[in-house]
Amino acid sequence: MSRAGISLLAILPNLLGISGCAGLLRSRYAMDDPVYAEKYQEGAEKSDVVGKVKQAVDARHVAGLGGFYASGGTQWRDDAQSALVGAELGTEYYPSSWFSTRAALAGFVGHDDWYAGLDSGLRLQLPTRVTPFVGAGTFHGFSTTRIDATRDGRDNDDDGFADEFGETKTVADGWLSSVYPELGVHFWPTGQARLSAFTRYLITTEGREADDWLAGVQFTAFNR
Ligand SMILES: [Ca+2]
Ligand SMILES: [Ca+2]
Repeated sequence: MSRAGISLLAILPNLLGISGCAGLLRSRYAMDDPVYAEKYQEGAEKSDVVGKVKQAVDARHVAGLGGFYASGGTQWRDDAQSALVGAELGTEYYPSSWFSTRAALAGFVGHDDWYAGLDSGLRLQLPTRVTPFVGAGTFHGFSTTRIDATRDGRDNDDDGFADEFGETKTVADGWLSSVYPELGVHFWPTGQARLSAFTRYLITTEGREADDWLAGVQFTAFNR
């Protein structure tokens, strides 16, 4: 295994706070973050139930955090009755504890087409360890489609036969833009790592019948 792989394995338990699963139940869950750690340096007394709950749900420390994320998702293309799968690699930043901005390189591929480009968006959330969020985003990039090529007299796929049954060719549709509302849930296993699940309704430049649903999950590692 590569050195990067080994070090990722080594930090993963810390990221997820699963040292014996106790991390997930600890009331001071975010002591890996300096702002949170300073605030809750002295934990609430055992008898102080309200204090315990407060430190267990408080995520106001996320203001000022920035990080990198990876996400994966599936897009359902209703007009073609087909699915695309894809991924995003990006960065997300919290100007305040209830609001984040993000930008990513995104690519999706399906049986008949693919697209790739720049995805960016805003999200509003509660400053709590588990929170729903609402967002809005936009995608701009290139899009390609495979179309029927059984009647152009050419061997488009270089298999030695021209216009055989099922032969297709790839054409560049050109530019694809979409805007979308987004709904999801964030969960902070620790103070500087966040798991998210989201769903988006993509409204594209290809017309309303090309609107799609997309659902995905995201892992983000933050620091300050
Ligand atoms: Ca052929
Ligand atoms: Ca052909």
